[in-house]
Amino acid sequence: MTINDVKHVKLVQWVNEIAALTTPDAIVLADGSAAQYDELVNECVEKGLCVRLNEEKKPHSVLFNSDPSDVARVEKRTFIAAKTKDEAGPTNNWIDPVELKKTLTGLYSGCMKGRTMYVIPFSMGPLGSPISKLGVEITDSPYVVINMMIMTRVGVKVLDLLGTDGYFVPCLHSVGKPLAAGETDGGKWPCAPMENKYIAQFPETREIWSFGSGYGGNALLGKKCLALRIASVLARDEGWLAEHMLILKVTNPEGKSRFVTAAFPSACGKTNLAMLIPTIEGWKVETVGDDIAWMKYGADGRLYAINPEAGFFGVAPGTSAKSNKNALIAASKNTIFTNVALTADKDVWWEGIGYDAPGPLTDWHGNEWIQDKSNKEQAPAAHPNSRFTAPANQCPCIAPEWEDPQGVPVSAILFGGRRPSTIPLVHMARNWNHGVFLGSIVGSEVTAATLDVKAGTIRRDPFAMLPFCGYNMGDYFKHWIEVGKAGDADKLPKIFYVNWFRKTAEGKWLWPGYGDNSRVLKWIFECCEGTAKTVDTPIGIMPTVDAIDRPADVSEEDMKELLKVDVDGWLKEVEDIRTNHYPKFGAHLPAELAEMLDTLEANLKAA
Ligand code: GTP
Ligand code: SPV
Ligand code: MN
Repeated sequence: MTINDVKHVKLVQWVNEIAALTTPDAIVLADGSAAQYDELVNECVEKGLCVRLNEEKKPHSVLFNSDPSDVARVEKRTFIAAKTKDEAGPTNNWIDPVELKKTLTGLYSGCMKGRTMYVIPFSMGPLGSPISKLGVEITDSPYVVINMMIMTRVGVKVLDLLGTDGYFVPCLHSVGKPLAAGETDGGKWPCAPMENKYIAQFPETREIWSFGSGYGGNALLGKKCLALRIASVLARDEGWLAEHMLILKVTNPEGKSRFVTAAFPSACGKTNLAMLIPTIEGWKVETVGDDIAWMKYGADGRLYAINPEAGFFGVAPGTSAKSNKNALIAASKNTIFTNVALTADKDVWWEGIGYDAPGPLTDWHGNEWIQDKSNKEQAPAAHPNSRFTAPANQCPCIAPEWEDPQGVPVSAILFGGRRPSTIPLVHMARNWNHGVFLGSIVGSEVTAATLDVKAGTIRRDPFAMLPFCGYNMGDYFKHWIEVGKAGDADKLPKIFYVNWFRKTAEGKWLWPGYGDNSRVLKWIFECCEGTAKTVDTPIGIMPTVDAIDRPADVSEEDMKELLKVDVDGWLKEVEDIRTNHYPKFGAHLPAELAEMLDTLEANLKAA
């Protein structure tokens, strides 16, 4: 099937309009076939844009190195072009949509010269699921096409669902680097300079216009742009939730299963928790999703979650046989690597892979790199935000329900972030609104997943949605409260706040994390069953010190520290929320949350 066979009137019109504006050399339909995937990969290899990996070690896999300026999402260049600045809210960048479209139309003019324009029909969510949404991405990047083929359901089947007039979200993308006659990329990752990069969402018209970046969340428009920024607006209007959350299935030794979703900011452990191998006897964890969850009420009044994606765009560094064996296996074939290091025999390597570099490497810049363990300042061989794109069905612990069009019923929702102090290992909200409060105050040390905020500093990242909420965050808090009101209190998921990232005064991890997080999942499971050992505290419901199975390398003292209510630390937290965080939302802050803050302060002062 080619672009000329497409029968959808509006789609054909839009494609013609964009082609007239961007003037590509050719137009190709992404049909979703394995043959087309291979063809595109071959082209990229021939043009020197990627390296084919060792067929024995990483079958059917490639490595791309991006431009050094194009290694992560760029929040400063991401815009919610709502009708008014107030609708976009205090945490989003805003430009008037008419003005932004004018600027971007100028940039798109002739921008695909010398390139092929690809048209990618895709489904976020299982094909035909009542919760799924269809989109079409136009792009001039073959890297985007092959990544979208792994991350979403792409091709002719989606066109069949669209028919002649079905609704789709139009997603326009260009790397923003036209080629003059005879010019080639010369083996270099094409992108535009920072000041010309725009990742624009138009919530009123549900459109996405992305220009100048080829990287992940900036360019694979089904992911953060559609499945979070635009979907959060749809979810607000239609009464459901579009969240930056993993979905996992946890089964106890008696064989009873529950589903858990968890929102942690970028590079704060979603993929790792979703795929964890429990260190406690008889427990099992399986993966439904590792980054995005859409949750809707089912006919039985429970919240059901689907994973709108079909693959994992996971952080490579730190992924080892010890920390996340399942992710390594998922990414052992048919995988696209971006910005990791290359070994002499064309395998991949990254910091924290679990073994030393096997000889000289080619680092993510393309330069020779020789490991020097005596030099603590040595620049990493793999970029800290280097990633693997792997099909979800290759994950050994993928849950059998992962493509269930009805979704899975959610028992617990977790919030968390990287907090070296104050926030205990786990506590449970007293009720839904208290849980919304906990989501609203999530904070984390900033990671390498975003380019323009200094890594290491702590910032508030409510619901781990700071870079992904498509409207006013205060109204988003209100929406969460409304969703709770629409449900039965006894059928709503219980809400928890977890923190795997406590550190000692010497800067060592206080909690081993990874597989040992199953011990916390067990307590959460028991809370859902009503069998957990709990204690009421000023901040919420907590495990007693003996309620959580202690790993061998955690002393009772450490456990006490992990589960302590740090009254002074929390009072500082309250002060920061009161003076720096909540005032940002002005009249958009729900009264329920201001009350929760007062109650927390009063509880702490009475303690
Ligand atoms: P995005 O894909 O950016 O949304 O990130 P994510 O939340 O899926 O993060 P991921 O699971 O990839 O983890 C990012 C980093 O955190 C990796 O370097 C992990 O090794 C590290 N990490 C994950 N879980 C834990 C944990 O329990 N303890 C500690 N100390 N580090 C962890
Ligand atoms: C994140 O940054 O949260 C990611 C990677 O999951 S990206 O798709 O680039 O947004
Ligand atoms: Mn993410």
